[in-house]
Amino acid sequence: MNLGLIGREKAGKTTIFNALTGKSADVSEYTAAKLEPNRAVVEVLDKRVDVLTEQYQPKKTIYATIHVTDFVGLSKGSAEHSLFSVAALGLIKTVDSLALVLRNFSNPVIDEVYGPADPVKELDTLLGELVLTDQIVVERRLEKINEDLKRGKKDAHSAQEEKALQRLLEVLSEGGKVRDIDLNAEEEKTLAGFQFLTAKPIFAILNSGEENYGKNEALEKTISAVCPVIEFAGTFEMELAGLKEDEAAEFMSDLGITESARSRLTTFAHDILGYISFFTVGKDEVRAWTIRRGENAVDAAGTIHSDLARGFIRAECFTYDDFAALGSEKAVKEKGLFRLEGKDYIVKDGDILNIRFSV
Ligand SMILES: Nc1nc2c(ncn2[C@@H]2O[C@H](COP(=O)(O)OP(=O)(O)O)[C@@H](O)[C@H]2O)c(=O)[nH]1
Ligand SMILES: [Mg+2]
Repeated sequence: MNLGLIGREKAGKTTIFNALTGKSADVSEYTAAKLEPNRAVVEVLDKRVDVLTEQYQPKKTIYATIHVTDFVGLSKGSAEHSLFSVAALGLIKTVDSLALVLRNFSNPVIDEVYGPADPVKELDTLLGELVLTDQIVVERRLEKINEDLKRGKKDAHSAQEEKALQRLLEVLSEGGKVRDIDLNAEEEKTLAGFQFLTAKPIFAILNSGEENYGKNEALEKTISAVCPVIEFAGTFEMELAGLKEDEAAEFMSDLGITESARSRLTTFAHDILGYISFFTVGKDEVRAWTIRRGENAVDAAGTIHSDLARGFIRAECFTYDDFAALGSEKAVKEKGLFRLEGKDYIVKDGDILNIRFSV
């Protein structure tokens, strides 16, 4: 999973980034946005991987990972024009989900420059910018198709592309997202190359202050009518990320936080964005992998290695829950809970797979 943090300047993107990754990228009321984004890879904490490691005693254990990118902010004056520079846009296209960081804390210096926190308005601005960015891409492409038409260049593909783009334009110009449009397989294929921003899953991170964290039910309700939302106390949780686990736990309970920001975000992202984990186990390696809910055994095989997808024969499969309940792979087999699944098998969260293949 590859997650991009975007938002207004000083919304707390870098703070959230630090809270999630335990890094210490520069945050301040004053520093100007850098051009280069901060990037980090974080492991998805998963107790199941620990239990499997205990049992198989592998040479190595590999957790699933989330790549987090903290993008340059939207500057104050540019809200009405375009949020993203060409360079930033190129980078944002490479992530597969967008987290919109919304400021919900007050700070005298920031309030002075940007006004008091207004997360709902910020969300509206950000979404508007994403939609507008896609709309511009569509309009430019349509113009190009039209020019080609005038020059006598016309083929079945461009006619079809034009039709699909017109459909997008209709929705985008009403403020809708590409993701909300039911595209048929052919349209999907025609449009895949554009990497529209609003085709990506989008959710909001409400970045609250220590003083109002946990007291924003109404606000969260308003936001969740637009997109899923998760609340963090950015600065507080950034500081926690630098503490030892037991020390952190004590401070967390003061604010009523039961899990680390990283752990909450990964659970949330898995649920909301529709990711699941499956495992591969053995003497060499115990490993967690991430795929989308609804993907089949061949997709899972391809996540491990393209050869495994190409030469896929069958997947040997049992579930983590059966394993945990019975205590060993052998016991799972004896109970007849060890299965052979074919290409179309929809992989479930917690499946332990061994792909049989031949290339
Ligand atoms: N009180 C408070 N201040 C915050 C919070 N999150 C960020 N800030 C402050 O806001 C300023 C900008 O934060 P930063 O993460 O650099 O914002 P970015 O421009 O979106 O990356 C810094 O001075 C932070 O200390 C928060 O949750 N509470
Ligand atoms: Mg920043």
